[in-house]
Amino acid sequence: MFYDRAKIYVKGGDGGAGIVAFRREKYVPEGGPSGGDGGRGGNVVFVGDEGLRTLVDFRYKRHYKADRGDNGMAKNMSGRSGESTVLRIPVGTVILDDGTGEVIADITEHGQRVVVAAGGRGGRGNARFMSNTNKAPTLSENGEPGEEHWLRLELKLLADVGLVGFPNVGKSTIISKVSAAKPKIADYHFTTLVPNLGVVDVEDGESFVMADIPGLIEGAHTGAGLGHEFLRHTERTRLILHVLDISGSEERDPLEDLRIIQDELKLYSPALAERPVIVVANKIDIPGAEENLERLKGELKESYEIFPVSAATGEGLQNLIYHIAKVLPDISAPTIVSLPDEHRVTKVKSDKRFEIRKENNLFIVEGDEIEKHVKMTFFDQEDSVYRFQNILKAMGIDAALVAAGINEGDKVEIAGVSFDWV
Ligand SMILES: Nc1nc2c(ncn2[C@@H]2O[C@H](COP(=O)(O)OP(=O)(O)OP(=O)(O)O)[C@@H](O)[C@H]2O)c(=O)[nH]1
Ligand SMILES: [Mg+2]
Repeated sequence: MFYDRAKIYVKGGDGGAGIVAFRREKYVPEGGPSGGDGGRGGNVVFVGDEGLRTLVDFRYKRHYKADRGDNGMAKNMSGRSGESTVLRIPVGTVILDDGTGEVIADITEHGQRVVVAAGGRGGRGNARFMSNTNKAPTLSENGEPGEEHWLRLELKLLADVGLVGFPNVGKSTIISKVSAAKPKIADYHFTTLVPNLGVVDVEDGESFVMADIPGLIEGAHTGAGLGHEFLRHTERTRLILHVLDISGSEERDPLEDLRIIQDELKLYSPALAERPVIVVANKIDIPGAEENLERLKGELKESYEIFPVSAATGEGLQNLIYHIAKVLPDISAPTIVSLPDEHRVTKVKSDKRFEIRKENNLFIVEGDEIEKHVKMTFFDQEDSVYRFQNILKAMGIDAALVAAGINEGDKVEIAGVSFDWV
């Protein structure tokens, strides 16, 4: 498999804080609690986009955060929700949790949406804590923190452009000149044994993926040479670059080569033979190339666009790349039938609600749920502290601490906040 990779940090927006407020109206002696809830934090969302072919955007910008929710307001008004951050991502990208290596999602379809970091819910305002026993609650919650992860993105590269041609015509040399790919190049046949993929950067962040495919020979469709195993890779390409050794340096006739390989493609797959073809007449630096080029143009300029180049000197390559970048957007992507859906969205869940670690007289409590409660508690509100103590009891943390041997005066630490045990 061939991958393009990126590592990014995503964080959902924190929820807004709920507030403490009371109605103060003229002629109403006892206004009730009226502190509004905080707004939800925005999500970080990936959306599959078949128009994108690389993860290059994610190499330049690596941190993505969604907006936080606004705080609640007086008169029972909730804060506004934070905007979600929506990121377009190429179809074919697998998203993994960088910490655990676990697959979070596999983007297989255009328009597929996956929330990769959920925003936190808004904290509740004091109006929501009113009960029969407490008509005037003076507590509220802070917003829930948004989820955060480091993610690994891996794109299975699908080539936009495939280089085909006889062995030794210079396919690998071309890809090595126009992309960062470093294939082996040598003056003998079948130097390339597996396809090489390279990302060709054009301008303004535009890019496309090029595949260098092992050389084809007559009979490739029946399995001759390295044949059909690699034709498979050209099936997905939108545009074929048919590379010829126009100098005829191996005593072959480039026009004959072109006909043989085009026939092979047709025999292998009629659909493949329908792809647009550009003829790349390589090795124009070698004496004798000029005559063949004239002959090629004379016979075939009605049927093909012909680009004379020298991969050795670089002549003509820039021109070819610009031309490809110009025509590619108008060539529709071939439909890929039945991509296996190996991966499904999974959620990491731990079976333990919390764990207690002891360091001398310090008891450290760890666990997502209780840590979240700490982050959502305003410890400067007496009622909030009281509520937090009830949560410790309800979750069984009190009892567990006692069982672990905690004594009056010892310290408890949760999510970086420490408390005296009383
Ligand atoms: N003079 C000249 N030599 C070239 C040019 N392009 C490639 N070559 C040489 O041709 C030989 C074959 O080049 P490769 O790029 O390995 O050819 P290939 O098509 O990838 O060959 P296979 O992998 O065997 O199919 C090497 O010795 C290259 O240096 C060119 O434009 N001019
Ligand atoms: Mg090669």
